[in-house]
Amino acid sequence: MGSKLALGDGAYVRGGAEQTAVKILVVGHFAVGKSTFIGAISEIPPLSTEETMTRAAETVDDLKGVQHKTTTTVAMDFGRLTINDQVVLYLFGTPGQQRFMQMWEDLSRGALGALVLVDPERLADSFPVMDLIEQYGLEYAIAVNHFDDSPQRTEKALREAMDLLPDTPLITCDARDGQSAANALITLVKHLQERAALEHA
Ligand SMILES: Nc1nc2c(ncn2[C@@H]2O[C@H](COP(=O)(O)OP(=O)(O)OP(=O)(O)O)[C@@H](O)[C@H]2O)c(=O)[nH]1
Ligand SMILES: [Mg+2]
Repeated sequence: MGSKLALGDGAYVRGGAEQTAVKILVVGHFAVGKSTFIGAISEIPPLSTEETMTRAAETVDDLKGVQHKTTTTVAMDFGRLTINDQVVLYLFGTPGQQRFMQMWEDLSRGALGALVLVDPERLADSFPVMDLIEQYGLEYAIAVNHFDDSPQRTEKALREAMDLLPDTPLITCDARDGQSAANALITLVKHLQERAALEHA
């Protein structure tokens, strides 16, 4: 991977002779595994803003399939991943609950791209997420977080169900596994580099 990561307008980078810092958003609907993903991958102790969910939240949040979930992100997750000598990613995970979504716009400022985590059993919940990311003008890749009891679906079926453009990357990952999470981010970074190369061709 070369050091020429061409960047979109307004993207936050701390350009140095040696390393470029790139802001990446990790987004997805409620309980899809965003905090788990950043926790599994970050090379610094991840900053998280987890709060215990109250019984009242049960009536607001759809806990189907994640009844054991006791906490939720109320502001953001933050982690860091060095991709190579040239590129270091600063990862910002968004809160998933609908009522915190107004924070996404602030968190998206200066991001170069987004990794959209998707639960294959709750595809419809990902549509508003993808809409928002497109609205912010961010390039993205889809990472299907494979839960143990997820149905096996072909890439073609998933692409059709999500109505993805052919060049939108789609990768399956396990958010609990650092290597798997890293592969998903590398797929996104390669995509961002290709898009930048196209824009500057
Ligand atoms: N089996 C399995 N469980 C997972 C996986 N990823 C996350 N979980 C579990 O799913 C639950 C939700 O994970 P979180 O990482 O808190 O999800 P989140 O997207 O950050 O949630 P919010 O911030 O509340 O939107 C946790 O109990 C995780 O242990 C996965 O890949 N497989
Ligand atoms: Mg979270």
